Amino acid sequence: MQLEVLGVGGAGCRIADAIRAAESADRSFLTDAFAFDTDERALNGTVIPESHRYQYGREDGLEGEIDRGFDVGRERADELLERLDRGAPADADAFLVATGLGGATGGGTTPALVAGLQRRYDAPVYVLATLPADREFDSDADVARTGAGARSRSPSGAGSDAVPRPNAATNAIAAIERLDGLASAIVPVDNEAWLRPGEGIADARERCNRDVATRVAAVFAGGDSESGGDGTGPVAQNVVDASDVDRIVGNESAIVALGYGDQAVETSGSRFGLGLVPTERDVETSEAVRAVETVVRKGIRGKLTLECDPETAERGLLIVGGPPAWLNRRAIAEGRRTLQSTVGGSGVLGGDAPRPDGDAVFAAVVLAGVESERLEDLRAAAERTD
Ligand SMILES: Nc1nc2c(ncn2[C@@H]2O[C@H](COP(=O)(O)OP(=O)(O)O)[C@@H](O)[C@H]2O)c(=O)[nH]1
Ligand SMILES: [Mg+2]
Repeated sequence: MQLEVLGVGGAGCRIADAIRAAESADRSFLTDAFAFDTDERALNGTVIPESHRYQYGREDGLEGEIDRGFDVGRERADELLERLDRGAPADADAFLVATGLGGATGGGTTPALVAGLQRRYDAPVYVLATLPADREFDSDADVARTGAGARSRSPSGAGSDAVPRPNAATNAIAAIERLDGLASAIVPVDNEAWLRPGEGIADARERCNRDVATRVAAVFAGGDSESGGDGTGPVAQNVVDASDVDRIVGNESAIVALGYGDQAVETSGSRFGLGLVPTERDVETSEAVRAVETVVRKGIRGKLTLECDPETAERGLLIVGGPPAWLNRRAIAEGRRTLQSTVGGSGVLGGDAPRPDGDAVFAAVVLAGVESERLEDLRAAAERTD
């Protein structure tokens, strides 16, 4: 499927960057990627082409105040939406607005931007939003100032990350509440769960953004064979398309968690012959079955973008990918049954994603309609600071 990515604010633009990087390493699944920020320095730190970057408003006028962010968002959303015409937004099967909640720019602009996208286009509008880590609220802790050494390294655009954010929980909850009913679905990425002990956002963000981008690419690049280059590659037996994703995540602002698991596999020789030699290397069936089982288990039970009990999900999607010879049909069907018994409903879809050049078997899992204590914790933290 074709996804249009809009990054807003510091985190959002960096995540949009990472998604673009994941695309070039894999296959084409993006119509365009745009970067919108009030902070020109941060914006210039992205690798999104200048034609698709846009500075608006004045960050130093926001001072981390989300209500001022909402005002700026309302005032400027149309202007941002007009920038999309530099690309091909009408070709998108879905929009993904990437944003970091906790500051004022991303969280402030995203609701108005999402509302505008919903008005202008028929395609669903998903929001991928980071949730702030607890250590950011603590104005005394040194680590809140981005962690060991981050300040002195100060990569471009890190300036505004180097301050504690006492309002982060309040800002994040205010933005989530506005998005409820506007976004087709919300994919929170909980920084708390992704930071290691003692680490600050600036230390971890590159790793975290890359991991998030891998999940996004695995879900949205799916098994789409049309976007897979010259069209001579193997075709997925069961293609996951935009309408499958749409059916699983819904259009009622469901909270969605993404899981992922992979395992490197032996592929020596599979690159020779450029498709003339069958990619069916001799892979032991039992070995292939085990690899699929392993990645499916990791995808469901491993770390999720938002910590939650997978059993609370209402619907689920499973994509298993990798070199074709490793994609054991029986094991993939079994993986789908495992997901089905986990979410306990009938709303489970699955597909495969052949990657002739891949060197790993992977599973991407979408859990839609999950319940998460983390959001409750942030709500409680927001009430304490109000
Ligand atoms: N995962 C991730 N989170 C980030 C990154 N940068 C900032 N954050 C988080 O996003 C929140 C908002 O930061 P930022 O995007 O810089 O604020 P804004 O520019 O005002 O929207 C912070 O409180 C952090 O929790 C990043 O690159 N990756
Ligand atoms: Mg910023």
